[in-house]
Amino acid sequence: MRGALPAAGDWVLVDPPSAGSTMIQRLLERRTSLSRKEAGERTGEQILAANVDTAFLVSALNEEFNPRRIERYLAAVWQSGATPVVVLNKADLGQDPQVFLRRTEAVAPGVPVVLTSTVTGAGVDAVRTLIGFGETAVFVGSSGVGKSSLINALLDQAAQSVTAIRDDGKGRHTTTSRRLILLPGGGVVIDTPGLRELALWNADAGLGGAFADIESLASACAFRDCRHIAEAGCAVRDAMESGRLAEERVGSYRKLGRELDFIAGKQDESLRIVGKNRWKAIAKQHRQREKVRAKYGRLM
Ligand SMILES: Nc1nc2c(ncn2[C@@H]2O[C@H](COP(=O)(O)OP(=O)(O)OP(=O)(O)O)[C@@H](O)[C@H]2O)c(=O)[nH]1
Ligand SMILES: [Mg+2]
Ligand SMILES: [Zn+2]
Repeated sequence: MRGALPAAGDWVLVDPPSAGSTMIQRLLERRTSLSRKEAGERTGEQILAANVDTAFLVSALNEEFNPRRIERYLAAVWQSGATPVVVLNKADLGQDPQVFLRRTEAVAPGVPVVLTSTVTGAGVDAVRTLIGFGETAVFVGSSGVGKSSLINALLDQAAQSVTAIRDDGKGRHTTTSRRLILLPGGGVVIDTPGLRELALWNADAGLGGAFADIESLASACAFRDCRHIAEAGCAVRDAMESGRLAEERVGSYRKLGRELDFIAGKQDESLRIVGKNRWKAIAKQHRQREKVRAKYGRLM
């Protein structure tokens, strides 16, 4: 159960430090937690960051930019309970920012989008104002999009006051390999290593948040039991046909939905395996008891 171990951003209660060691007594309940399915074949949850208020999804204005990836990250963030902000970094690369802004807004309805460049400093203040005093922010996105550079830019104004988080008497932040940094303005940022893949983990509600436009069309659909695929007169179908809703977006919604169903199925499978093993163990115990009973008879 990796989800039960402290993750970056967690608060834990510790015993008073003694002889150089610190014992964690208790993990405090998480307000929010940003998760993904563990990478590879494993079917478990990995918590990327806990207690995050604002999650900055960083993309770069180059070939890295991918609307489908933004949708995927948004589903994970809406699920987490944090508020998403999309950051389009490397705005200095000579691309037309308006084109990227429009493409982003089309896949991130209702989500703030900030254009930044750590080279020119554009947009850095806008990011800073989105991290309030006492709040925690996380930067996620592919490797090389400029997450660490952005955090360095945030620190620039008073880098000398950067300190590791200290015990405040109530608890303390626990960092894993993810880095947790205190900003001069009193916020906390978590830098994360770039992810090669972000497989969703139990994110049905998050999917609904990321695709609220489609879900509201679907709920307004006149047909009960509509699969919103080919039915003439279907609200989702109509929106696609009139160009109000991009087909790729509906495709993405369905794909992520199937991915979640698949993971849920896997979880059921592993539950069944646990169940089966349990019965095996009980049967084995029973046989052992029978053997012992046969040997020692009435003593048992
Ligand atoms: N042109 C340009 N380059 C940038 C900008 N921000 C970062 N870079 C460069 O992009 C490269 C990657 O930046 P990082 O900040 O290390 O990227 P990261 O997202 O932290 O990458 P990982 O730690 O591997 O996940 C570096 O060479 C930066 O100098 C920007 O706004 N414009
Ligand atoms: Mg980095
Ligand atoms: Zn329909």
